[in-house]
Amino acid sequence: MSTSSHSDKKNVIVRQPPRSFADALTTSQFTNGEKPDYNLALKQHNEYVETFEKLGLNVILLEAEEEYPDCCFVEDQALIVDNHVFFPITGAPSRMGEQKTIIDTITPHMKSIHWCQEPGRIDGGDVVRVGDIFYIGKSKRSNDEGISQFQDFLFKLGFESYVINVPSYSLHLTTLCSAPNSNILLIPESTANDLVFENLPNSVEIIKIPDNETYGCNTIGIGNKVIISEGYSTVKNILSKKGLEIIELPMSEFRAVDGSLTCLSLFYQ
Ligand code: CIR
Repeated sequence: MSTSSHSDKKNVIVRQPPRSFADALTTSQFTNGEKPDYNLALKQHNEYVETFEKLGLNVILLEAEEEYPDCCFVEDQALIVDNHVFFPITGAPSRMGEQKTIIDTITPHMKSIHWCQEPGRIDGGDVVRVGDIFYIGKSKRSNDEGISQFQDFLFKLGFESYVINVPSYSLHLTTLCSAPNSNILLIPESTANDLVFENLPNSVEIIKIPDNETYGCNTIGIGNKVIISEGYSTVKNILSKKGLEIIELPMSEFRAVDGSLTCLSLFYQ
């Protein structure tokens, strides 16, 4: 889940990529199908973890699970909203077993625990929170039943939510957009007509980013700082002009398998 600000969060769960990482699922949206390099992925992941440590977060680093090549993408396995958790059933059958360790790690810290029921499917990567409004992507991974169960969970917590159709070339809603703070939403130019953010407050500015920087639209805002992927100069310039302090991280190996910045972490208070 991409959230407009993590400044109230103290804890972040991450998991190292496994040696089997080259076998992670991919649509090749961002590459020509080349496989990621495990050693480079590990180095990039270490930088990601160090960044959170420098920002003063308590990092819970889970061990890689070799039988799950995609296990570092922890975002998909839990939807945490103000320390209430909804455990989704992920839309990727090969990834279902990854959830057990996530459940064991998160559950003791939550105020309430909710479970997606069959035939619901939803991936954490399909949820974008902008202020107190949630946008949920209907995608290859998230179906009507899963989305509506998550919407019930949000409704009981007092939050509004809306569904957005994710274009078929993209894996998740967070593959295309994020809100680095409660006043900014980054989206690729060509999706401007397709991604309809119903009831978005007037205070939120939608910033259209050139399509060749689509991958750069996924960011993590933490207070006045924003983590962005290295190599996206338009995103960098726009966000620094908005007064945000930029932290750039190399993400090439995760991008090769459709993983963006938000996919690698799960925050809680
Ligand atoms: C997958 O296809 O499931 C992984 N290779 C990438 C998951 C990215 N996760 C995310 O966007 N939340």
